[in-house]
Amino acid sequence: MDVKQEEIIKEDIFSEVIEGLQSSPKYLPSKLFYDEKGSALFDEISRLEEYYPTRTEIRIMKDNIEEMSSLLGEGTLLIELGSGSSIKIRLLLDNIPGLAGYVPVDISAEHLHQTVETLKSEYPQIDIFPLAADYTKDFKLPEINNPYDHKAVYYPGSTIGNFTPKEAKEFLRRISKICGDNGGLIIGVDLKKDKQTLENAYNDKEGVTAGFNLNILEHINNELDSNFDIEKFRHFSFFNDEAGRIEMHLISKEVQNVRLNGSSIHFNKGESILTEYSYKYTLEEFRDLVSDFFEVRKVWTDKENLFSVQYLRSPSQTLPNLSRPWRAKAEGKGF
Ligand code: AVJ
Repeated sequence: MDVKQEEIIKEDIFSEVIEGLQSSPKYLPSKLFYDEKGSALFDEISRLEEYYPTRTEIRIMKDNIEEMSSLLGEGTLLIELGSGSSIKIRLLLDNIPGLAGYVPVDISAEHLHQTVETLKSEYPQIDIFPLAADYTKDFKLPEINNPYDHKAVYYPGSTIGNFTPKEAKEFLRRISKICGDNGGLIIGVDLKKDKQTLENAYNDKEGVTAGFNLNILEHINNELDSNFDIEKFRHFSFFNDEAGRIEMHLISKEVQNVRLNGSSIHFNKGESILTEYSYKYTLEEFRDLVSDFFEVRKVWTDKENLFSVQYLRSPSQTLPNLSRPWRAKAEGKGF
């Protein structure tokens, strides 16, 4: 992709950083976790005993890949948001019959480039149309010169949990437009469960999650004119029952001023920067969340109901509108 596009993405992110740190309370966009070091740290997190989501999602995908692939069907143009979830995307690429093409979308042009190079050599028969874009904002698909029957968006990892429900709806609205009438969405959604399991997953004994959280400040130091001292912040995360989300924060250990692109950011002792929400849903809550834009066609879970992979479809346009009240009722009664 061209250098200009990359510059635009960067400038947008940096204005978000400045806005977030000048707000009260302070926050940072969680997509900033994923520089090279942050991505490596996340890989490490995904192998931790306490962090159940990744291995559980992979288990669910492996156990149900035949059914998933046949539901997607022939002529699928597969669009992945946040490219290169290695094992998971390979399961789909290996199994979807007559795949029409693969469109990896990633905010990092460099990461995208690496993914495409690797996958091209492993899957010479699959046409890849990479797109460097921030999918949390409006984006347009690249020109696809392959014929295809329908689109399927793949959004694994429960990354949808990083949005507030309001933002998630806005995101789903945009994705449903991209999917079009016959399109679908395969999405990973982390489920509500006991608080201890949730909190352990974001407070591992080895402190990998703490390092991942603090790395966001180093990332900013590397890209902006700032002088965060990560020794002066500590990782803090907890499950907020009322809101139904894990919150990750960085807490200032002392009163301090940090330089940021010519201005100075003041921190009180104990003041927090919110770095991430990770919402957890029950199956019912998630069905309600998507209901304006998608029908939940299929839910796959693991034995312990820790995590879910769901197949959502645009509500079928072929049914006359008259049938909708009936369908809503029938669904309400659990048919
Ligand atoms: C990949 C964004 C879904 O929210 O669980 C892991 C990121 N943050 N540990 C999550 C994360 C802290 C992860 N997502």
